[in-house]
Amino acid sequence: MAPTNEFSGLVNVRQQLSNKTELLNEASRKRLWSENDAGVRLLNPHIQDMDQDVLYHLNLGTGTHDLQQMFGDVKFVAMGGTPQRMHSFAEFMIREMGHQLPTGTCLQDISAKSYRYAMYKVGPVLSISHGMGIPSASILLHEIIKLLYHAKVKDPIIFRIGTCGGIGLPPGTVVVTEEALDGLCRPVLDTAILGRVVSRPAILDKALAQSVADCSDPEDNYKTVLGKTISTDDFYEGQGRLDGAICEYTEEDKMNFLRQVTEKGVVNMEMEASVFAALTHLAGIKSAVVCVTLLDRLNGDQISTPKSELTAWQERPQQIVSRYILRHLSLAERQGPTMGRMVRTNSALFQGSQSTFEDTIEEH
Ligand code: R2B
Ligand code: URA
Repeated sequence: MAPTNEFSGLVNVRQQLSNKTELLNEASRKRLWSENDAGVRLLNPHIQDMDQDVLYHLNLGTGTHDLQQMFGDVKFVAMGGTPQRMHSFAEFMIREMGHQLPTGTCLQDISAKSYRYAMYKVGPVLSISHGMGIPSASILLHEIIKLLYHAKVKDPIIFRIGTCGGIGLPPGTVVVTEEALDGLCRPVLDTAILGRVVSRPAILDKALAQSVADCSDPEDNYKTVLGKTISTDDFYEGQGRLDGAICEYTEEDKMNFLRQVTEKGVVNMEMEASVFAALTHLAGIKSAVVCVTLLDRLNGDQISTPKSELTAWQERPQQIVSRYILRHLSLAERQGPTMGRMVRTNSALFQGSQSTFEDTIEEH
């Protein structure tokens, strides 16, 4: 099925439905999707008929938690591969926003008892790990989009802050994705659903990507660039590496491929941008992908830079995204309203969850 046709088909159906106010009312629309007041949409008519929605991999649910009270003030969601990185982003945002956690509380992994993803909340910012690859990121995106929907979050923005392999860029460069491509260089996400492949357009908000890239500073000791990103299903053969356990092509084949994609404007490869683009687009949520290059693939495949330097580089996408967030939050939003609310209700908020303020946090 052609991706644009599939999506524009839905748009057309929606248009027709909204034109026929009497007959094709709520009941008909329910079959296609549900949309919260704020515009986060679930392209799933079944959810509203369910007694409760269990967000299994987050250890949250509509039957056990007041999601609107817990997450209704969220404005930004940052996602990245590892729990450690997302814990450090949450701590970074506490410092950058001048945010004060309620007395007697500390940063807690809200989803700790899921043993899958880690999630931290700092006022209007959620910081969540998504694991490696499209399947892991896809599960998280489904549950986070539903969380934002149930919480009636208004116009959220989702960021991926990650790592990648650069092509023709000095290692340590930050890339803001202007277009996400699959391993065949197509701007789509293919998913096998009910025995057939459904192709969905992988669309990122170009204006948002530009605004994020504009958050670079001439004083930064690294460059931030806009470019196309290939998302692959594998780190080794999928990205044309010569150092996997299996490799049935030559170095010349690899270099030809890298040169060809460079000519199409591709500047980096990673493993999740396409699913971010496709799923957030279907949900009506703006998203941006910001990754630091760990190596230049034109010069090799192994990541041999010392860990301390890699860790420092990984803070760069965090800096860029935090600048964007700070530019779009008022002082009160950075420091204030959540605090009062959490103090009043903190025990009730988490009573259905096994992750509580009293849990001790594991050292990373
Ligand atoms: C970047 O780094 C990971 C592979 O090492 C993967 O999650 C990605 O996109
Ligand atoms: N992540 C990737 O997916 N590829 C790289 O080369 C480096 C990090």
